Formats: sequence, C-alpha cells, structure tokens
Amino acid sequence: MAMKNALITGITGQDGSYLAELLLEKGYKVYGLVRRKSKLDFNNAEHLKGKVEFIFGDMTDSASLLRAMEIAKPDEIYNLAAQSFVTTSWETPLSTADINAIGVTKLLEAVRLVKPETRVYQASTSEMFGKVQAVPQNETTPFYPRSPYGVSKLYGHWIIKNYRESYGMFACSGILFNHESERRGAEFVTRKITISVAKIKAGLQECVELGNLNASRDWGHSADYVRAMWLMLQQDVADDYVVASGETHTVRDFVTLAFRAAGMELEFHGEGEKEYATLQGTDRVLVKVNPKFFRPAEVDLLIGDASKAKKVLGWEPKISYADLVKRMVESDMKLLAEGKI
Ligand code: NDP
Ligand code: GDR
Repeated sequence: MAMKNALITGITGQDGSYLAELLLEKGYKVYGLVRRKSKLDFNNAEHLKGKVEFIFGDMTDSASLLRAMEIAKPDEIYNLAAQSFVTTSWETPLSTADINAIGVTKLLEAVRLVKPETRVYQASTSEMFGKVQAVPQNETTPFYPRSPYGVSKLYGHWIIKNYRESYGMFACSGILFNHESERRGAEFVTRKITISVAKIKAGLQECVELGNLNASRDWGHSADYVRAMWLMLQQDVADDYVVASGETHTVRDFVTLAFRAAGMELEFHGEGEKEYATLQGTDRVLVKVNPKFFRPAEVDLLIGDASKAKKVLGWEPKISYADLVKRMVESDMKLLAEGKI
C-alpha cells in the first residue's frame, strides 16, 4: 500500500507530539504546522526533527494553510492547533476565537480548494458541555459552554459537521475529555501539581497554591487518546465520538494521589477559600487555596460515556488514572533531578 501523508496542526503541543509518533510508527509521511516564535522552539516536537517535515504557518493565516496543503497534499489532517488554556481565553477572547473557531473554517476552505478528499480530524472538547445538562455526557448531550474557549470550540465542532453535510467531506470531531501526560503544559492543573510535588519533595518549593479543588474531571493519558483520533479517520463513514475514561475525580483527589506518589500523605482542613492541606501528622502546609486561580465561570463536573468509541472504533484506554498520576510525578522528579525543569 502507498505511504499516506498526514498533516498535523499543533504538532508542538502535547497531543501533536504523541500523534506524530503514532503515525510515524504506522509508516506515514508526517508534516507538522509550526508557528514562528521569537525563540525557535519546537516544544514537545524537538525530538521529531529529521523525522517530520515542518511547515511554518499559523491558523489565523489562510495563505499559510493553503501553502501547507499544497506542500503536504495530505490524505489525513489532524487539526490540533488551538489556544487551549481555558483561563487565558477570558484574557484573549478574540484571538482564541480567531485560532480555535475561524481557523477551522480557514483550514476546511484550504482543504476544499487543494484536496477535498482529505480526511479531517477536529479536536473538539468536553468543555463544550460546560454547565452539564446530563451525567455522564455522550454524543447526544446538549452543549452549554462556560468560557470563550468552550464557545470557540463549539463553533469548530459545528463547522466540521456542516462541511461534512454540505460538501460530503470526510470530517470528524473527537469530543475528547481531559487528557494529560508527562508532556502536559505546565499551567494545566495536573502538571502544575506534579511539577510542584517534585519541587516540594526536593525542598525547592514550600507549597502549591490552587483554585477550585472541588472541580471534577474525567482524566486520561494523551497517548491513549491520540489512538482514538487516528481510528476515527480509518472508518468508512465520518462521525463524531466522545473519548473519555468514564471515571471522574476531583482536583483534591489528584493532588492527594500526586503527593502520595512522592511518599507524602496529605490532611485537608477548612473549606472553600480557606481550605488547605498539611503533611499528615505535622503543621507543614503543602497545599493552599488561592482565589486568584478561580475562574469567572466554572465547569464543575465532567464524566464521559465513550461507549460509541468503544463499540465502533474498538477503542479502549490502556493507562489508568492511578498510573497517569504516578507516571507524571515520577517523570517530573526525574526531569527535576536532570535539571530539565
Ligand atoms: P497544547 O496547548 O499542548 O498544544 C496546542 C498546539 O497548538 C501547540 O502546538 C501550539 O503551538 C499550537 N497553536 C496554538 N496557536 C496556534 C496558531 N495560531 N497557529 C498554529 N498553531 C497554533 O494542546 P493539547 O495538545 O493538549 O491539545 C490539542 C488539541 O486538543 C487542542 O486543540 C485542544 O484545544 C484540544 N483538546 C485538548 C484536550 C486535553 O485535555 N489536552 C481535551 C480536548 C480537546 P505552540 O507550541 O507554538 O504554542
Ligand atoms: P481544563 O484544564 O480547564 O479542564 O481544560 P485545567 O487543567 O486548566 O483545569 C482543570 C480544572 O482544575 C481547576 N483548577 C485549576 N486549574 C488550573 N489550570 N490551575 C489551578 O491552579 C487550578 N486549581 C483548580 C480548574 O478550575 C478546572 O476546573 C483542559 C484543556 O486541555 C482544554 O484545552 C481541554 O479542552 C479540556 O481540558 C478538556
């Protein structure tokens, strides 16, 4: 069989790097869209230099997307590029929409003009469920986004569906629930916690300040979730799928497990803005709530029902929540010891 070409936008991000590894393993020729920054930094894709062909471009720049299509002539596109941090979406709501919403239409138009048979994967999100209308959430649960990020992604989701129905394009959305990894950005709560645990254990930090400890998320590992993206584009028919672990845990639970993985047991005291945790049997404070990290609107509870992905795609996650926490803590302790944090 002829080698397939794939174009990944967002290749320097967490998911982009795992997906590139998966596609290379499967024998794809992989192209990755990267944007120019003041420092030439490939972030999570540094190790892919020489294996992937990088194309400079930007989701807000139609010309660069057309150029990327012309160069890569992809059989499959994975649109992972986004301003993906929910908190920042209140600070930069317009550029978030430019990249995450209008950028998807720009990409779809470039596909239509250059190679309409290209199969397109869109990175939709459980943030579209926001103020949840049902528990657990599946493909038929009504959306109610709670941030400029969630709203921008909802546009991307619907424009994909519309191009599929209007032009018969093979365009799919994966409604992915939170997935983390050793490569997660440091501002997301899981990685913020695991880096802090490593530093506290090494005596380099006193405690970690967090926002809403009651928020519940359905957390999986990125390496499992990129497999679902690929599976969606191998089907006979384009469709949308929820990808989730089916378990939900609070931020409080994640921080407890993370400290435990480093041999430290927490004891919680107080509640709301006054909540904090000490090292068991001591008065040493290791976790503090700081309202600075509360959001203008919160998504309280996410738990996904991935039965459709399991049935149609045969997808199953391999890495459990407990393993995820352990892997992230161990990786950050190692990175810290090597001077890489
Ligand atoms: P990351 O934030 O790690 O990666 C985002 C990527 O998008 C980076 O490569 C970034 O490049 C790139 N990017 C940002 N803006 C632009 C732009 N204007 N033009 C081109 N590229 C740009 O996200 P994840 O890997 O975690 O997530 C991948 C996708 O999946 C995102 O769309 C995210 O919204 C979505 N998603 C993520 C979930 C998760 O839990 N991780 C869950 C559901 C959906 P640079 O390195 O230059 O910043
Ligand atoms: P989320 O991820 O907003 O779910 O979006 P994040 O890890 O930022 O927040 C998860 C929950 O933790 C609470 N929280 C904190 N969050 C951060 N970042 N920092 C803190 O100190 C803190 N304390 C508590 C938050 O309030 C929230 O409830 C991620 C992104 O990857 C999106 O791109 C993706 O679409 C969704 O997951 C699914």
